Amino acid sequence: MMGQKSAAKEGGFARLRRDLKLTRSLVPSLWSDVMGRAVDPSRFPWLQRLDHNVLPAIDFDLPVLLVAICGGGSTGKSTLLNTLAHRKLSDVGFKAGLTRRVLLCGHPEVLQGAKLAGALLHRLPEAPVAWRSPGDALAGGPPLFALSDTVPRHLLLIDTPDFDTGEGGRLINRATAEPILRTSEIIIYVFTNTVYNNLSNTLFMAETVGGIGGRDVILVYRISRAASDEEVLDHCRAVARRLYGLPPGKELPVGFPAQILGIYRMHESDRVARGRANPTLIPVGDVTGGRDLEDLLSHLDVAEIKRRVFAADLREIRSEAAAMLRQAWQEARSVDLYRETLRYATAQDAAAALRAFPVQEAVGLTVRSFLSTSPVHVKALRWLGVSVNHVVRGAIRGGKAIFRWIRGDGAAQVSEPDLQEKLTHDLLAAANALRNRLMDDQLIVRVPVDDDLAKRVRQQLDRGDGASSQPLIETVEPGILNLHVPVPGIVMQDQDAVLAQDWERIAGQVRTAVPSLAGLPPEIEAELKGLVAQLRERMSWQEKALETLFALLPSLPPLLAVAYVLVTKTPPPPETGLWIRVKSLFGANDLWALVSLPPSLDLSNAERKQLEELIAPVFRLWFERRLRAVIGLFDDTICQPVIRALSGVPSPDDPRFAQAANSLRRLGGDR
Ligand SMILES: Nc1nc2c(ncn2[C@@H]2O[C@H](COP(=O)(O)OP(=O)(O)OP(=O)(O)O)[C@@H](O)[C@H]2O)c(=O)[nH]1
Ligand SMILES: [Mg+2]
Repeated sequence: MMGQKSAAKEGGFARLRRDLKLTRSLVPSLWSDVMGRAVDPSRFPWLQRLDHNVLPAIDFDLPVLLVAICGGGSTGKSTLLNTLAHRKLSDVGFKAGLTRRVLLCGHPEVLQGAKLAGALLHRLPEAPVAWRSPGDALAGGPPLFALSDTVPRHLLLIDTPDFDTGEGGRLINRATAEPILRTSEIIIYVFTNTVYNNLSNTLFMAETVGGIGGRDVILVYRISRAASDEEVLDHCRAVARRLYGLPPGKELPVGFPAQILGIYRMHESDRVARGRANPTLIPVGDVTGGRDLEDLLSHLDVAEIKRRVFAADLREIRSEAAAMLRQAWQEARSVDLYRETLRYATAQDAAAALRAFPVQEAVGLTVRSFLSTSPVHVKALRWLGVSVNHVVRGAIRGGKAIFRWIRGDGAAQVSEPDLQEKLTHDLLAAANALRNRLMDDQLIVRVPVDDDLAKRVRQQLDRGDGASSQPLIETVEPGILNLHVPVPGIVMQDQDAVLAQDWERIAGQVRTAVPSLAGLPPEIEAELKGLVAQLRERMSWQEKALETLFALLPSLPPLLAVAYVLVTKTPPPPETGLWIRVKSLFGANDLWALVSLPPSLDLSNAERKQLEELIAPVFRLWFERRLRAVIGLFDDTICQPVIRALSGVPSPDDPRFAQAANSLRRLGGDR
């Protein structure tokens, strides 16, 4: 029976330990991966509490309480420690901020028992060194430990530097005092009449004491003997309310929160000030019950206090770790949204680089596909005989390119200098535009109102994450939005890298890529054949129509100018040009290409329609392949520092988020 019970307890402990360790390893690492910076433990006190209080406590249940004496400068903390230790351990004086180091004092049997001392000292944020003389604490350094056989065996008394002495605009000792306050189980708060109402001191204490789950506190109030006990209790009540964040209206059964274990007044005395006497601590109020401080300390119920502190620590750790995890997850979502927005922005600028459509090449290739997929071969050959005459005649007037493409030896077109020059110019302009967009502290993309990205931004806004910077939606024209997505911190840190990128090097890389990007991608011919066969079935092309069309082709220039427009409904036919809807690489987008035709072409509506049907399939293939290639080029150049910064950021679906959340849920007592 007993064995079973302890086994169950063991299992519970093992699970608790596992969940705490998982929380310890997952939450900070997710946070730092998402934020792109190391975790500063002083900003996350739960980490210290976990490392120094809770994890060691699971290993050994030490029968020793850490009692920290803390308060403002020159309030008499060191004097009190000396008094309790019956030994002058620490120099005291009128100069505020005198004590610069943490000083521990314990019973020799405890602090010299290697195992206990090791475990005890291991709980402290920094490894202590042996005390040698009262002056040791006057200069900064690691904590000191000293012995006194008047200190009860179950206590470790700790003198701390003050937390309100300023020097050069900063509180010099606060950072030393804080981790000790968080690690200790009992706090003796020493304050004087001049500072009892000092907001900054009590707020710091409240943050630390309240923040550590309401540690038990003993109040020591240094005030003139002329003050009445009622006044003393009144002031102490005000302090206690602030420490535990109780609203002024809230009545308490005994006038003090349960965590206040005792209240003492300590009188101003010249003998004490001159070092001729120890201060006398006079118990006041019902909570203290007339016990003197040494008596109260020596009768503390160690197990009970530890249980309470441990439970409070667990609660705090759980809620602070959950907040940190939530912050990391929200940031991961923001990063994810930014990542997607970056994909849009890159694709949009990449599209803007595709402004010159090699139309002769395209038509030539289409016609060849038409011929080679003719179901009636003979007919096609006859047709070729007729048409080629037209084309050849046209080619003499216009360019020879189409004829070359129909014959299948059009490859020379690709290297034509003006095509490459135009592409180089457009690519560099687009790359530069993208670079400028990346410099901003938000990334702005234009999308139709029902686009997936717009939906995601709306979701993010609806959830109202309370993230520091939220996206913004702006209607620019009916049905079209501008999405402003804030650049996440991890990318902001790297923005200098974007700026510092050597533009000449990027331009060089872009230029190198041009020959492989100019003209039509050769691999589309096979796909085009399939498309043309479908087209033939739908259109039942007439020989006559084809002939008319072919007569026009030589009047086409080698390149047609293209503009891209986001529109929500099919646009009306343009004056001189063709609308081609391009299946976009981003979202459910309504991106249309407006392909300009030379006005001299003077097409009838039917001719325009035929030309459009002839060109559209090859245009789409060209656009998709080239867009993907240009996106790849931009990813490798302009966007590279940003992509690198984003690469280590876990996605919001990363299973570690759920794993950490589950551990935290179990720590909260849920199965
Ligand atoms: N009159 C009077 N003086 C006291 C009392 N306790 C301490 N002092 C004097 O107040 C001065 C400051 O005392 P310390 O014990 O050094 O104060 P502290 O809080 O340790 O100060 P820091 O280390 O600077 O934070 C010393 O000169 C003490 O002698 C007291 O109860 N009455
Ligand atoms: Mg001191």
